[in-house]
Amino acid sequence: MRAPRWTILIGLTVLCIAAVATWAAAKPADLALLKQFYAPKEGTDLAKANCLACHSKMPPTKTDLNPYGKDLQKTAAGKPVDEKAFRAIEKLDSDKDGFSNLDELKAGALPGDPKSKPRR
Ligand SMILES: [Ca+2]
Repeated sequence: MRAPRWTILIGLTVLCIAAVATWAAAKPADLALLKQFYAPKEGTDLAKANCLACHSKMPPTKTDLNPYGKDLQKTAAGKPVDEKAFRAIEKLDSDKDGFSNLDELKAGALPGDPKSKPRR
């Protein structure tokens, strides 16, 4: 017996929803967490940042990380990135631009991009 068309339609719909949910949960959660913790002012590099806050190129992968992303990954040590991991690397200057990660994040600059610095 053939399955009715509506069951095929429902099956395809469920598959599409699952695919979208998997994609959405991939990693933007880390970016949302970063923005939640440091609440950057509108218009700053950090407020405008996408995956490049931690990754070195698009589309982002687990291995294409900028210096800040690498420090974060090292600190998280395989566990999901959480507040503790962000806090643990605040004193570092991941991108070696002379500003600590915390100073950059508080100013809305990108701690993994030496071209993005807090204004003096
Ligand atoms: Ca820095």
